[in-house]
Amino acid sequence: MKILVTGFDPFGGEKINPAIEAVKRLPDMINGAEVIKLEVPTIFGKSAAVVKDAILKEKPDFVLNVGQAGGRRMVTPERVAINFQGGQTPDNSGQAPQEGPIQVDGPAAYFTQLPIKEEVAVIRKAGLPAQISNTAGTYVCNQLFYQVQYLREHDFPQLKAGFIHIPYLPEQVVNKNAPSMSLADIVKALTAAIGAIVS
Ligand code: PCA
Repeated sequence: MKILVTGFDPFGGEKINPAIEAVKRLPDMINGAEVIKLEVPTIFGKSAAVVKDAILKEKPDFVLNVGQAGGRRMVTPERVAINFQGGQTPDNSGQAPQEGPIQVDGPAAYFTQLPIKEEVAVIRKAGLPAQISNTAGTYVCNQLFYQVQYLREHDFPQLKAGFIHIPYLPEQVVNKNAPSMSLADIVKALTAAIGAIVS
């Protein structure tokens, strides 16, 4: 069993992204599954191309993409990817997204194949706050989540894929009125969630 876990690089003026910091610190094996870690750029289109290359190379059983959701208090497994992109913040190539569908011939939305209820349950059991989220937004994270689902539908029907959004780190909010979670706790939560995904 193999799981590809990706984390985004810093974006939107932040110096750090908890997603890649936490992904880098995950164990190499969780519940008998090999964990492949990959940094992805916060760039529309490019992030999905990088993940597609990794899927072709590693042939994982599962893909879990992890992203920062500044302002959230909890670790939030995502239920659904929508066929829409938009937003004001330029990505790391300097482009704000063209508003509209991600795939003109794609469905309005895809549900994740990952066991999000179990993920939430094991994170809570580890003593950390978690909740299912019903929107991954319309920015690069949702686009990557949608594109992996589209790829799965067309080329990798055996793949099970999904997304987890995580809060800011404490050092990102020293001058913001926003919630945060320590890196150690985020790593603990993701490790628990991955344990549920691969078992
Ligand atoms: N979060 C952004 C993109 C990269 C990241 O970590 C998002 O939620 O779309």
